Amino acid sequence: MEQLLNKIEAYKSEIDNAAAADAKALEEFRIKWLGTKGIVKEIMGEMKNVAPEKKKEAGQLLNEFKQYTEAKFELLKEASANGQSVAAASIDLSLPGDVMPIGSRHPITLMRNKIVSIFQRLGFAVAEGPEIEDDWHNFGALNLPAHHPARDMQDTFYIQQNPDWVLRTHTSSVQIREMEKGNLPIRMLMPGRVYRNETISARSHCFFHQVEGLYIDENVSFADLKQTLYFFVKEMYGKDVKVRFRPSYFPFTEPSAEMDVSCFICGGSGCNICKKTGWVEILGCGMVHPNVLTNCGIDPNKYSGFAFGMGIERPAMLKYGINDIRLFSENDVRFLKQFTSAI
Ligand code: 2NM
Repeated sequence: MEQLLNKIEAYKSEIDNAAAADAKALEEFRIKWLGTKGIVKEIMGEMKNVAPEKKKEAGQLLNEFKQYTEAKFELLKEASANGQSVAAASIDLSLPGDVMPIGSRHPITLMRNKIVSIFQRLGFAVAEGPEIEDDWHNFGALNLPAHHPARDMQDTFYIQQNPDWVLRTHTSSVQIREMEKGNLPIRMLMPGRVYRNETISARSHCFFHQVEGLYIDENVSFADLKQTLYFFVKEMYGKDVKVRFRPSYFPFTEPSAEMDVSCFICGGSGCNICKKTGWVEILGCGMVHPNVLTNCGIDPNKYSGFAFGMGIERPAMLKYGINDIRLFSENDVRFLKQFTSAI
C-alpha cells in the first residue's frame, strides 16, 4: 500500500511537468498514460496485490489518479488546440485580478499644474532654467544694486567653489534668460524650485516653489496686468472672489504691487488664516523696470511688459489643510498618498 502511494506521487509529479508542444506530443502523452498498455492501466493492475482490507482505500486512490491524468490530458488538448502554453490554459479567468497600487501626484505638482493650465489658456508657454545661477541672472540683470540686502549671505546660498554662483532665489533668472534670447513678444510662465537661507520651521523652509510670469510686447500696460491677473484669480478661486491691489516695491518692477484676494476660507468675514483682515496676499507683480529691459537688450522705448510671481506652498497648504511646510519634502508615503489629481 505504501509502495503504491509512493508510486502514485512520483507519477503525479511527472504528469505535472508534462508538456505537449504539438499534436504528436499530445498523442504520445495519451498513449503513455492512458493507452491500453499505458501507465494508468498498468497501475490499476496492482489492485490484485493489495490486502483485502485495504482494497477499498486503494481503489479510491487509483480512481483519483486516473481522473488526475485525464484532467491533465484535457488541459494539454485544450492548450494545443488554442496554441497556448499549459500555464496560460490553466488560468482561471473568474478569479479577481491583483490590486495594482497606483501612485498619486505631489500636492505641489497638483497646485503648479492648476496654475500653469490657467495661464496656458491665455497663450503663456512654460520655460525652465538652471537652479544654480550666476550673479548676473539672479541679481545684476534684475536691477538689484550691489549692496541690496537680498544679496546678503544671510538670505542667499552661495556656491563655495565659485563666488559668482548662487542657488537661485527666484525664477526671475529664467525670465532674464528668455528676454536675452530676444524672441519678442514674450508670454511665458516660469515654475520651479527656489532657495533661501532661512531657518526651517513649520512655516518656512530653505527651499520652496514659485510660478513667475512674464508678458512683453509693444504697448503693454498696467491694465493688461490687472485683466490677466483678474482672469487668473477667478479661474483659481471662483467667480465671487474679490481682488485688491496694494502698492509695493520690487527693484525689478516699477510700479510694483501686491495682490490680495478676499479670504477663501471665511469669505471675508475674518478668520485666523486672513488674520481677521478678510484678505489673503497671493502674489507680487509690476511693470518690468526699464533698466531690466535694457539689461536684456530690449529697447524700453519700444517695448513694455508686466511680470508677477507667486509661491506654491502657501496656497497648497490652505487648499489641503496642511499645517507644516516640512511635510512637502519628507517623502512620507502616508502624507503623499492622500492627494488625488481631482483639484
Ligand atoms: C515678483 C513680483 C514682481 C518679476 C519681475 C521679473 C522680471 F524678470 F521681468 F524682471 N521677473 N519676475 C517679478 C515681479 C516677480 O515675484 C513676487
